[in-house]
Amino acid sequence: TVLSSLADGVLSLTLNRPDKLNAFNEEMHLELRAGFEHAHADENVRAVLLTGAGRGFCAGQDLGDRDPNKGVPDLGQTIETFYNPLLRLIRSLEKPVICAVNGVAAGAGANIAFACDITLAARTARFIQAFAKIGLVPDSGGTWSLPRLIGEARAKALALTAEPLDADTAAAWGLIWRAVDDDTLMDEANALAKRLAAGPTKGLGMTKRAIQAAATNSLDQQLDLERDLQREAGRSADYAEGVSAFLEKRKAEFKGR
Ligand code: LHQ
Repeated sequence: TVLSSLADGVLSLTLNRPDKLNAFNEEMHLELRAGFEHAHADENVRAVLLTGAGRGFCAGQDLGDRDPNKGVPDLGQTIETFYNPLLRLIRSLEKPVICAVNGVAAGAGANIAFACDITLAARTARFIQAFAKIGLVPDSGGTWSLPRLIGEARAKALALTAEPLDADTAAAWGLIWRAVDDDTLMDEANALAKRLAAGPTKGLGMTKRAIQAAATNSLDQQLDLERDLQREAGRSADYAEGVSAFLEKRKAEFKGR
């Protein structure tokens, strides 16, 4: 249910239940989690590219698994067991995670896209906070990421109405990095992932960590963090290579160390 391949330092993870618009069942959760765990553990992985097979990116939870006639469910358990660990794996991975939203992203599918580091979307893709349509609350970090990325007014309107948001507006609002033509999405996303995978992975990873830490740090804490991370970055082989390459007027060859 998740296609996985590693090339040029990019671990590509493709959600692959296209006839269900890549809605999450347990198997897909476990395979996607295994993909991100692989990304954490393997130093040959220097960037992750997440996308979906077929005409959708991800329609959130598979509601076919959720027949209300089978008794009162404990959705908190589902969140704790599946969605929250996935979100933590994406955010804590000290490598760039690129997301290519190839089609509709609904419910948890939208919020997973917003949790990635750089999200591109096909111009015809739509983002839907579908939770309100079925009496639920945005999850997968949506109540955290939406107000941070677009402010409370827009966050509340999207979440309370479940109206679809087109990719151009999502980009204009700052929910995603860019909307691109449908037929160029995968080329652009692959090129970006490959470029980042050839970058100074340690420095990029610490950059990600620092920007995320700003959500809860004071300026003083953040200045201290920048000092500590810069000290560490300054000891990396890629920093030495980057400066040497600059002085020698050649292209840097980063090793990710
Ligand atoms: C689906 C789904 C789907 C199953 C399309 N499930 N089959 C966490 C914890 C625990 C429980 C609950 O949830 C969560 C987090 C969540 O993510 S809650 C939000 C769950 N997702 C939704 O409510 C979205 C439901 N889907 C839709 O509203 C539409 O399918 C969208 C707007 C995504 C796409 O619409 P269309 O482009 O018109 O496609 P479609 O509706 O015709 O879907 C195509 C097929 O995919 C269809 O199957 P069929 O056999 O009729 O061809 C759908 O039934 C199936 N599908 N989403 N979530």
